[in-house]
Amino acid sequence: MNPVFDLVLRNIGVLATPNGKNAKKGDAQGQITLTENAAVGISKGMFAYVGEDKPLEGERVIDCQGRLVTPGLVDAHTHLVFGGWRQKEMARKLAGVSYLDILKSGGGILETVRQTRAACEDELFEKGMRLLSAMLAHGTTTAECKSGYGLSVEDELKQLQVMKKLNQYSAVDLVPTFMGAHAIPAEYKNDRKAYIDLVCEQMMPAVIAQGLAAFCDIFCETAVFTPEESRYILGKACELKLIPKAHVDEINPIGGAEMAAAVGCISAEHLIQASDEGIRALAECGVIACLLPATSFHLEKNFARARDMIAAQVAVAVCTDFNPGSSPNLNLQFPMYLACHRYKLTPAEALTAVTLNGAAAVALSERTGSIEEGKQADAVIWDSPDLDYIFYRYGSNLVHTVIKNGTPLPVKDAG
Ligand code: IZC
Ligand code: ZN
Repeated sequence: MNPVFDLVLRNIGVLATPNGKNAKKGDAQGQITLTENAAVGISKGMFAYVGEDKPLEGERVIDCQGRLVTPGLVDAHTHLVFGGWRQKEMARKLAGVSYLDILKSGGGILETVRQTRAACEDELFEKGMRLLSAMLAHGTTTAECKSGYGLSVEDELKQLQVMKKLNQYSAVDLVPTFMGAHAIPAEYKNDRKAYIDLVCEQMMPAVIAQGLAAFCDIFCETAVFTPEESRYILGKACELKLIPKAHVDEINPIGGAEMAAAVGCISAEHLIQASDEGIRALAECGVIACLLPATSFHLEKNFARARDMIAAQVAVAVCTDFNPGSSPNLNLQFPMYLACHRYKLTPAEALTAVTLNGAAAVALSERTGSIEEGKQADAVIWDSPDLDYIFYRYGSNLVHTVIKNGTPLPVKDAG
């Protein structure tokens, strides 16, 4: 007789997971299930048994030896397909030149645009595969990825084509987002309106015609796109049935959160300078806050008011923002640490932020983000005896084994 399960995890010390198919807000964000001495049975890439430890028959059985098991991590905000890096801008950063001043002088995002345009699809694909396998080794089983380093029809499509191929070849599920409105490219410096028209009239229809993205994001910031321009561009995106997202109130408080709520964004990103009114508007419209503490850390900025957001009934997700400028770190365990120690989230709230709420921010919470029967079998076995430990031992990769769609992928350098 065939074993009942393809894969069984026995002797789990603690199984920690949020529950359900929707983002969690308010007190519910911290209400997770903790099961001691648990077991999990997986069939056809899905969780089929989740509960107390007992002898389950499996094609393959892993003895977790008392370790912690959580859902696979969902990194709902990255810019992981890009050419080059920006370490050459570090000297200016260390001398006190700001992120926006580097951008205004033609560097920053525009430097990465030059390097991404110069790279061919194969180069971007191979680099993307290396980065994704590193992310997977750190526990990320689903990642969002934004375009926005092409800023021409051809180069935006090139970036999105690379993402499509990465999604096919990498074990990580990759969710592409169109972000043609990431910056005004140098050749349109004196004609913003023409660039905005290019984004709306040519890029968006081409992205949709080729089925390359379901989401549309924008960088709403001083000297980038104004709230009015952002509202116009995201309004066009909505007409074309792209789901809106927006980078708002990262550096300057310009009413970005209010704009994101008015447009009906699924998520608003950064929110470091979001106003009280903006936070209320996000709560009212059910917008998920994708907070990026590693960016605050790297840019030496304030940390978003995550506790106020949870108190205001905003669902909080925490992501890496992995990109070559403001957040060159792809390991979600570092933002998890910062979520507890800077935002003052509890480990339970922070776990929900990097699993179920991250999944909801990319419209995948029906499928992933928790360990429950019927969900995709994405999980992490941690070299950790309990949940607190993984929010405390920063600096080491604490992943022991990643399970993706029911397949175990051991990680060598856990310690
Ligand atoms: O390359 O600097 N904030 N976009 C908005 C970024 C950071 C990415 C970058
Ligand atoms: Zn970003």
